[in-house]
Amino acid sequence: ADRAGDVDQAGGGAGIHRGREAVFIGGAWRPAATDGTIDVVNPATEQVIGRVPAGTAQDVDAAVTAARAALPGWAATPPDERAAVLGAARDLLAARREEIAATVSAELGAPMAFATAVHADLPTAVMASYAELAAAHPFEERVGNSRVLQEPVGVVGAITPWNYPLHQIVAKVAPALAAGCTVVLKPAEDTPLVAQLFTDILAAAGLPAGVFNLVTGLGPVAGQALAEHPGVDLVSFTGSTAVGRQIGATAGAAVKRVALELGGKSANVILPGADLARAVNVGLANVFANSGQTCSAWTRILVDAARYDEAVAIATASAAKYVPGDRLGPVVNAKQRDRVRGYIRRGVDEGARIVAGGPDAPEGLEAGYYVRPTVFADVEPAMAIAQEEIFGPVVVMIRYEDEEDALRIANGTVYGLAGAVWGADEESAVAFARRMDTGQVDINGGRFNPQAPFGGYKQSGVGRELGAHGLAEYLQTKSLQF
Ligand code: TXE
Repeated sequence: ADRAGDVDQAGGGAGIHRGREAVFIGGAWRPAATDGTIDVVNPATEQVIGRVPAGTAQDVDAAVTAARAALPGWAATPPDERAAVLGAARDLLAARREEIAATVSAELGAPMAFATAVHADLPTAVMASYAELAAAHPFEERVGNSRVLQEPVGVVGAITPWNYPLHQIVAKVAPALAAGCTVVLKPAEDTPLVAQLFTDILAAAGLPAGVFNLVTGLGPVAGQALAEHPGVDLVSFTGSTAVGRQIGATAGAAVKRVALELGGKSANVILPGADLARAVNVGLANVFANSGQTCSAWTRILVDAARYDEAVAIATASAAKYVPGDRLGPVVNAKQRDRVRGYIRRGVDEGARIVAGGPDAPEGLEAGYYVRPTVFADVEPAMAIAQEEIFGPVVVMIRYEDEEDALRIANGTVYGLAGAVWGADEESAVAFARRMDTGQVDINGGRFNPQAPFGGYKQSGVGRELGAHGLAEYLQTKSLQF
């Protein structure tokens, strides 16, 4: 790949974006303030596939300055004109679907089918949703003798993780732009290539200079500089709870808005009358998709004692279908691989029983950060593997005595991001879901809805993404009395 980046035909498949050694500030690609770079590695091959700048506080400062300068113009742009730009971005995302999928597949290691259906198509759907909302949202309303104005919060600092590289970006940038905010994005260092591709798409969609700026770089350097910058009005962060806590504290001290999308340890509750095979099979598919690197994954399966052994047998058989290197991709890097395998060993030490997978490397693969799809049985709710976010292809199966016991276990973690309930009928599942301390519950399977609010109870975060609730995060209200 040449320094100008752009597409190159890797291995005859769809072209991937190889990265540019530049940051995007004030509507133009330019060299970063210092020379440091980040090598982007394909986790399936361990080969370097691209290189981007390791931006620093100087780049972040320049980007925030550009975003501030662009704010009055973009905030004053009529919502339907903002909607038109988002609509054009949606069309370009759809047109470049193959390239997006190939790029995410290369930098994350995701199998192409999943990269296409989820990593490319989901952000396209979210962009479409915000193109509609930007045009339809009531930015001004009459309330009695008042007129209530919803105005953009200002300059947004967006910090995103690598697990759904483009979706996490669009889930912040699309509502921010719809609201009339301007943005500085610091994407994850493991997956900056699709962030650059997305930047080109926004520019081609006609977004004015300075409204969106991209600074690639390391979390504790560029990320921290963005989170601490006084010119940023709102920090929107998705990532680990440890970093989220720090960003929340910094924002609190500065009395600025913050949105945090953090970890999860979601429960998949199978009630006595439910279709057991479907609940277990869909449950495993939910966790093993994206190699377990999904914050909302249903990583704890709760089954009543009477059907527990049957459920374990179904899970054992089902796990065998997720062959590493084929249907199951690698995890993102060596550190995550070692962390996930460490948890698997810890589960064994805690006395849980491995019924599929294990901590050793999968057979027959010469390279790649692969972890065997692992299922633990005889798991007690207090074990670390039942409490802590593992973020790999690992499922724990917990036995419950009755519904009250199931509810206690389901609610018995510091997290509350998502979950699933399977019941004999919808009503019984909904009745259980109402009592769960969590932000999102799939009832008897459920289908992902890009317009439904997504976010956490308890330590899973603050604020919501997607749909009208996601838009509200980027707005502040002013009332005029007459
Ligand atoms: O996350 P980090 P990591 C969880 C998951 C995973 C663990 C560690 O359990 O195993 O976190 O992953 C930036 N100031 N999730 O280490 O470090 C960083 O550059 C400002 C759940 O990759 O939180 C990246 O852009 N920014 C999660 C982003 O934060 C900082 C998705 C996330 O990285 C920073 C990812 C700092 N001091 C991990 N340090 C989810 N909720 O979906 C890092 N960053």
